Amino acid sequence: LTPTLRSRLQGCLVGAVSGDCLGAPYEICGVPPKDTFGSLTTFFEQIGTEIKEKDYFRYTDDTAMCRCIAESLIENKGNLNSEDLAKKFGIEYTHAPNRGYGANVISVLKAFNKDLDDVFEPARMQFKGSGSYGNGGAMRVAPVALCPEADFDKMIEAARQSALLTHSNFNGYCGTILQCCAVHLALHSDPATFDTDAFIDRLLEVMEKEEAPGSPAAKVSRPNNDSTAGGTQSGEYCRRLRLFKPLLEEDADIKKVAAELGNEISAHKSVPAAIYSFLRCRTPVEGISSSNALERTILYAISLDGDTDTIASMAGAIAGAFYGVEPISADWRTMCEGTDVAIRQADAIYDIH
Ligand code: 8NA
Ligand code: MG
Ligand code: MG
Ligand code: MG
Repeated sequence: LTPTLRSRLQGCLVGAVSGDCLGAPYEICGVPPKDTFGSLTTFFEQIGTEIKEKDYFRYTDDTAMCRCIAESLIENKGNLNSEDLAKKFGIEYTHAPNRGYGANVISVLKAFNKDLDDVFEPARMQFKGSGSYGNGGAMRVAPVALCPEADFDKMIEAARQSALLTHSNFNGYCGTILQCCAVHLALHSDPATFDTDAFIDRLLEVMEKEEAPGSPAAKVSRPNNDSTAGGTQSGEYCRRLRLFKPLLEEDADIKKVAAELGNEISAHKSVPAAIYSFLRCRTPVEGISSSNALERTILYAISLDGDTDTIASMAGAIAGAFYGVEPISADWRTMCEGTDVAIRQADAIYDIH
């Protein structure tokens, strides 16, 4: 049963919102360590039963920025317009500054409300010129992957541009490219014939090109990038993608997955973990009772702990693009703030198709 394109576009954006909303409470307090999946399983079971209050789960910066990208792409018929997107980011931040934005990106968002000759300049100034490697570019990129794009390389450039508005560090925008490609591949994979190894190999192929010395990606980076802080050509993404097959093979414990792939606020220590969550949860996971692979993916991603909302949001976007919107329960849709807008935006992207 292959979901329709419309269902997959909706699934992607609603999956992203759900991961953000359900992961956000754990970003603050952490996942209780007592048993691996137990407390989250209880939490998920309470949604719609014990927990019924509408809009109980508020979305955060992840969704706020993702919506800006979707809206800008819709208005520009699927094309990325950096000036328009910068404007939308600035307006959104002014309108709702308390969505839990990253500590440093705020100054860039404020600058977008001024007249700028070069909208990329504020991001270049971040971290003494080395740029941000936070996961803020990756967490919001899904709509770029959903737009019709005949040319895969053009989509990669659009992902890069969308990231560079706030994240000029090599790892910041390369993580955005990786997440974009993962969503794109999931959207265009047939669940009936899905091949995990081929999926990993395709992502590796893209990242080997990006992380190769002398790649266009390397040229965008500032010369004073500090490689120890995650600067140019660190190979952070290829290294982690190469761990996927052995980790899947041995069915590694979730603590080991978090330790090896990362669960942090930096892009290189969160994007691989989100993609891995999707791949691991295509089949049952010991300790997670849910037979719904999309729910399982989001639960697993939150269980990695650390930057829970963002990892779950990125994993939810990939899983939703793959499984479609049908596995996302009505309870989730009413309990998570902003799923209605996600559906509307997905439909508008469908109309571009
Ligand atoms: P950002 O650009 O402010 O980066 C986030 C953080 O990463 C920065 O505040 C720094 O601590 C660190 N960082 C990034 N680049 C460098 C560098 N070159 N050198 C040293 N440190 C660096 O914002 P963003 O949009 O990337 O942030 C996205 C994250 O912020 C998401 O997780 C989102 O949910 C939100 N958020 C996360 C937390 C959390 O504690 N995990 C809390 C609040 C908000
Ligand atoms: Mg957030
Ligand atoms: Mg947050
Ligand atoms: Mg986060």
